Amino acid sequence: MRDFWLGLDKIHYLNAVARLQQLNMVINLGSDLNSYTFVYTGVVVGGADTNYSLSYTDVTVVTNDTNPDGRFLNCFSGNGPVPFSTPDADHDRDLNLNCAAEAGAGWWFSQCDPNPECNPLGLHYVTGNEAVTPKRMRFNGVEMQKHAYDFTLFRMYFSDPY
Ligand SMILES: [Ca+2]
Repeated sequence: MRDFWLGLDKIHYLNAVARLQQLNMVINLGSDLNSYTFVYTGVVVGGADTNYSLSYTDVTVVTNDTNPDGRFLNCFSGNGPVPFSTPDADHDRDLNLNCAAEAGAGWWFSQCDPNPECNPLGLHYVTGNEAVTPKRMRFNGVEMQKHAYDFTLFRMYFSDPY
């Protein structure tokens, strides 16, 4: 499967018009067969006038990782609503840095000092021995470069729990 991003207007439409307010974030790491599914409920994604600010009311995590070492913290760590930032549009809450520019990718960044802890839209590691940089795909505490060969999936999708 190729990388694909639905687009913020469509994400807002699915949320606000189709009223899909459960957002699922799935991360699978191949080598240790760990899977993490974050289920966010009460999700609200605003329109362009809010810079597509995202908030939610609750999150639960389902994982088969029996020793998560505190890793895989919430990728929506800021108290919402958090606007979407891109490298050329800094809407994060970090007064000193442009998180999306640091990360080289867009996201609902909040703080990024010293680096964004979660950068799911960052560049993939390809060879396994590349330098670890903020512009690479990041999840809190996970040594992503170790998963370069077998990183299997990052996926977000809305679902209707009813
Ligand atoms: Ca900033």
